[in-house]
Amino acid sequence: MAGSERRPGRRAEIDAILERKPGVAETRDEADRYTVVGAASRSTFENWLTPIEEHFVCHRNAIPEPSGGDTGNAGGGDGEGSWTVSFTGDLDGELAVAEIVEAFPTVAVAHTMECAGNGRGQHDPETGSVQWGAEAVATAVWTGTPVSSLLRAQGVGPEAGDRDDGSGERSSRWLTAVGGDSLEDEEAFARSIPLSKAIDDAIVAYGMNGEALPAEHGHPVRLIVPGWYGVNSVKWLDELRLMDSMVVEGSLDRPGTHARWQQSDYRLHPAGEKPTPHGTVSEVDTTDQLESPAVEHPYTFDETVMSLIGRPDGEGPVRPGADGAVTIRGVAWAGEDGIERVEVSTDGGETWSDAALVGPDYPGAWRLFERSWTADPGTHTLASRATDERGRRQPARISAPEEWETALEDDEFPWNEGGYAANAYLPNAFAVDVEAGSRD
Ligand SMILES: Nc1nc2c(c(=O)[nH]1)N[C@H]1C(S)=C(S)[C@@H](COP(=O)(O)O)O[C@H]1N2
Ligand SMILES: [Mo]
Repeated sequence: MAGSERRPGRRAEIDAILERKPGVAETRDEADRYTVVGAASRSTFENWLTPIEEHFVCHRNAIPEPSGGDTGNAGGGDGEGSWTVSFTGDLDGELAVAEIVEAFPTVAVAHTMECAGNGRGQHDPETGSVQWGAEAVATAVWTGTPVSSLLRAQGVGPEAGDRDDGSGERSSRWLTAVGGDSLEDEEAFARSIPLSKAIDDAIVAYGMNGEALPAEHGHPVRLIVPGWYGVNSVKWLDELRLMDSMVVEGSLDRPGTHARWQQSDYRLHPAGEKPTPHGTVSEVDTTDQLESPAVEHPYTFDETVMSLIGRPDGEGPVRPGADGAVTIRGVAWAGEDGIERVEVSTDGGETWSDAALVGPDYPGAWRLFERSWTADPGTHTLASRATDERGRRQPARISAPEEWETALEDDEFPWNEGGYAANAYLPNAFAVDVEAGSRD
């Protein structure tokens, strides 16, 4: 997150959200630009479904006020019924939200939304901007229309997403979503995802956990890209554009700059390097981009493997049950990939034992894990680490800045200048006091 302009109005927006959502707390934002609130307590991570009031919020510009009239979506006024999504590039026309809701199928999709900057505050030295600990992650059930249905109405079917030329490349066509918070003449909030992913499981969402989409989460419509970093799920969706390229400068039919959020910010790179923009990449998985030389400065697409303990919550002492045991419970996720294994440690990462995977199992959403711990009185340091179905395990710590090249093989996550995609387990370890005796 480069740049240093402050955003007027940010304070009032955060205060209004805190009033509506008692389960979140404000996060430190050095730059004073973002609306950022995250889970107020670790206990958010002992449940599969995150209530709206505990779901983090993150955005750059002011929440747009839907306008009436035909001058575009944002701009104040009372006409929220007139919000439209335009289809551009190789697509055509526009649809009012009401038409999307009424004329197309409705589906429900579980999605673990994680800000790509989650864990940024664990980088040493500090990187700029929003200092998230681990509070910028949540799971909701989103309702909306599959992007594939909207595209089929435009004559774009699954074969258009693949264009398989036998090289194993996933897609050379991209769907770019632009937010209605993009201000005239300024930066567009635009993100591109491969068309194949858009067709697989992305939705244009208008509901969250069974309620109408709240303003701060993208009312009246947003994109949801299951298992991918939050930045890909563009809120206040204004435009969907099909192109043979990701968004680069000049791609959009609008004034201002277009490519910042795709090509400069939200990419992993060592200190002092400036990522080169790409029209397309041959590999989209964030971890694969990091582990192989396929893409020099990885894009934040698929979420990296990660886990958090939610119970005990570390906020007070715990007392074992009659059997002498304390239940450890938490969540583990790996973007589109399944979770294979979660281990927990009660001695700060010296020794580990396997937890059981329990509860709902949906692609793109986290798994609950649980372990019964026979706990001796005293202070113990709890940690968890997950391994995904492709055998990729969370590293222990975040590396020093100069160790970018060797970090992964040293069981470290590479310190990167934007502070993105961090998934080390030791920074999330925490102390718990176990009291003598048992609960009756
Ligand atoms: N239009 C728009 N969409 C946006 C953003 C934004 O600033 N503008 N922020 C993104 C980021 S960085 C994240 S992490 C998610 C957060 O979604 P939430 O606030 O609903 O949790 O929204 C994404 N969608
Ligand atoms: Mo984010």
